[in-house]
Amino acid sequence: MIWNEHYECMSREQMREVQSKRLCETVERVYHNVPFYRKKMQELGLEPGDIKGIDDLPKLPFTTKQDLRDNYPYGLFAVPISEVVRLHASSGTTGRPTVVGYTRKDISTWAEVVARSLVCAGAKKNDIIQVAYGYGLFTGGLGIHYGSERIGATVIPISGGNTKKQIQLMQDFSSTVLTCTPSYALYLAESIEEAGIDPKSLNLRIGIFGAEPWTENLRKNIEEKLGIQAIDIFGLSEIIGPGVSCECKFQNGLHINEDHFIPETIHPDTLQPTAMGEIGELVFTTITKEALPLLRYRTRDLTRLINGPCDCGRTTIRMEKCTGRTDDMLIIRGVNVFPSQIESILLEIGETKPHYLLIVDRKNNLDTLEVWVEVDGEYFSDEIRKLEGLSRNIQQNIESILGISVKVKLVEPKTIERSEGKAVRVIDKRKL
Ligand code: DLL
Repeated sequence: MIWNEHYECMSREQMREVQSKRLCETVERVYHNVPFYRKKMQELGLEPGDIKGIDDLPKLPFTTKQDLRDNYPYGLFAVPISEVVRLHASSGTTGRPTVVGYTRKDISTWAEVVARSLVCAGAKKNDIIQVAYGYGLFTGGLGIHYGSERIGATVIPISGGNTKKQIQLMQDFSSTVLTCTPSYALYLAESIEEAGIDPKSLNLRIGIFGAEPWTENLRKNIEEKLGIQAIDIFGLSEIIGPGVSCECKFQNGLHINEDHFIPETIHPDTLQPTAMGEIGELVFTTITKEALPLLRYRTRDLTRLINGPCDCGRTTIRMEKCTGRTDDMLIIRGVNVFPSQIESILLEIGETKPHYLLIVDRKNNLDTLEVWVEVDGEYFSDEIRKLEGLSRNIQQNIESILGISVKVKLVEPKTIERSEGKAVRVIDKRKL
């Protein structure tokens, strides 16, 4: 089944027409309503009339996460805050989150693109969808929730965590679709196994997993353990949240909701567009969003675009599964973490040396973060209490600012290897 056949199956020619018209409207709107874009366009000697269609897209300026941060919190909004009915946020390098806003119409657009994604993944009206993505500022929970309601499915808004209860409700409520991060799916699968529950006794059919990179191996593993088809869903808060793209049952690339988000890939250094099928940094231009329209937003995700027919009948451009990024952002249990955030917390506390190392691992299928940091030699000759106090202080600060649990290890000076080139701040032991 296809949720919106008109848009998901139109000819390339028709799609270009839709995109061109919506792009021109968006450019006109941001030029007049967002001083940031007016200035950027003026610097490039561009007026809205210079953009006549999709072929002019490369003339437009890029937008980065830094631009959102510099204009924190509402500076890039194209509507007065009174028109904004919802805010979401994701974490950023400075400790300040990236704030995104939605008008009433944006919320409806979001439900539409998530509805398409869920149906693309194989979900239907008579499904019982367990939403184990986090509810809150993170877009995962509420995004999937609204899309599930839009298709008329039964939603279980359990949010993330609470594994025992997840399994109990899965049994009692006969969930047919599980939605969560792939790492949590694996954790759930292992917990089901450990509890001696036969996955065949559950009613699960499909898993819709995303919000972090995951490999084909992990997919196979989850599919075997749970006896389901595991589908990849992609999105980012800045563009809308989940629902930017999603795989169909043929699992050969994620169908992009192109009539809302125009994809491009660019060379991350030259910023020149790369050809269809060539790997590059994924860039999106939103062409229907009201509150936070973004021109050529650089996602930092690396992938390639695929054009051509898919056996499911959709004609939309697909993107290959994303596994890499161009920056140093880590995704730990679905939370975006930049090493510089931890650095600034350590520097703020001030009692340690500026030598630190982040060790990311995956234990029992859950991401773990350990922070090693050097302290003065005296600490080790003082009472142990002082060392423990500092370690606790760092741990609490990181946990409250980043919202993820962390283990802190204070080490003696010169324990952490110095580097002669770029510092190696992160050891990521997770195998992706
Ligand atoms: O993770 C939105 C989302 C929620 C997508 C639920 C899918 C399901 P952010 O927190 O802003 O938004 O993080 C966006 O996460 O730029 C990618 O680096 C990464 N990411 C998201 N989905 C995938 C995926 C949500 N399927 C950032 N594969 C993005 C690989 C993904 N990476």
